[in-house]
Amino acid sequence: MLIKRNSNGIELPFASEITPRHVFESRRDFIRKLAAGSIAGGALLEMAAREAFAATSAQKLAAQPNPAYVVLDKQTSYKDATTYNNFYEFGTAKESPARYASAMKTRPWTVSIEGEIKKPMTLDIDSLLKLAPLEERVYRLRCVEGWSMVIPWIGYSLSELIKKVEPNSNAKYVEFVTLADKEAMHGLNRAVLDWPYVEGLRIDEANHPLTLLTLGMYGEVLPNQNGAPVRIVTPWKYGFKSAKSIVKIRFVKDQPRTAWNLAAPREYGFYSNVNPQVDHPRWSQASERRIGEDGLFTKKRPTLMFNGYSQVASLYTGMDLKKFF
Ligand SMILES: Nc1nc2c(c(=O)[nH]1)N[C@H]1C(S)=C(S)[C@@H](COP(=O)(O)O)O[C@H]1N2
Ligand SMILES: [Mo]
Repeated sequence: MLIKRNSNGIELPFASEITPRHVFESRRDFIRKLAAGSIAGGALLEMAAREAFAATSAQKLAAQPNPAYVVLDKQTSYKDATTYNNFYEFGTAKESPARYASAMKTRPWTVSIEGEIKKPMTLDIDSLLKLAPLEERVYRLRCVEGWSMVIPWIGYSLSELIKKVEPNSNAKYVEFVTLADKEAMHGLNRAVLDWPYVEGLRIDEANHPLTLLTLGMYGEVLPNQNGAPVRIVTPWKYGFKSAKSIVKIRFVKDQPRTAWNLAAPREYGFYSNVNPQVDHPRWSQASERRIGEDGLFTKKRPTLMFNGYSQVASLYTGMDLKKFF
């Protein structure tokens, strides 16, 4: 295990361990009450937000909670959400991203937006932060491996960016290409995937308001291990569709060749909608383990169709979801 020590030989904790827990507890409580309708009014909202944002150690990121996108399940702790990760560029063990992702430099950082659009552009992170009002949305995210988390993300609908670049009629899909930096990412030395990690969505999926261009979580900018400085979160699909540390967004005519689909096409389809009725070839997808609830006697939770986001069902009318898994 890699332990950081200061010049006196004292062990230094990870940044996540020095971020006060009460900050997240109070935010969680506030958002739950807000969504339940027991708090209202701009003044209260501002007060609670100010209190909640005080005293964090990482770079804060202010955002307006959007009660229309809040699941009421108990939120995953910041510690779990930042130490149990999949980010294979930093190794395949769940704890590896938290240990190694600090080697990734997230500023300066640009995202190049290309392909079948009228206005190709390269945006830096500050421009992305200003492109639309930042919202906080609490989404469930379920990994194809059978575990899930509930995380307060910060960002805005990807559709805000899409409308700025004006796709033409050839733009049927959107491809997300992520960072592949051999210096910072030791995982690239192993051919687990065909690097860079690439993911994609159909244009209507990309334009669905739920699809979040994500720049932060828990009131702060994204930690590196969660995909800093910018990622996608598509909560009705298995977690691997939510590409981290994006450097390029391409609008294309044909269905993108995505990293997991190339690596194991029978196991990871292009759509990968959360679907309890379509098992992974090697395990059932009917239930899930919620991270933080995994005591010896804790029951698994039933997995919901589209991870509970039934509002996306109309995107797939007429499609056989067993065939297009
Ligand atoms: N670039 C990149 N993005 C990625 C991954 C990855 O290995 N590399 N893993 C995916 C998987 S399998 C999951 S479950 C989610 C996990 O996101 P989280 O660690 O923020 O919870 O990130 C996804 N995005
Ligand atoms: Mo995953």
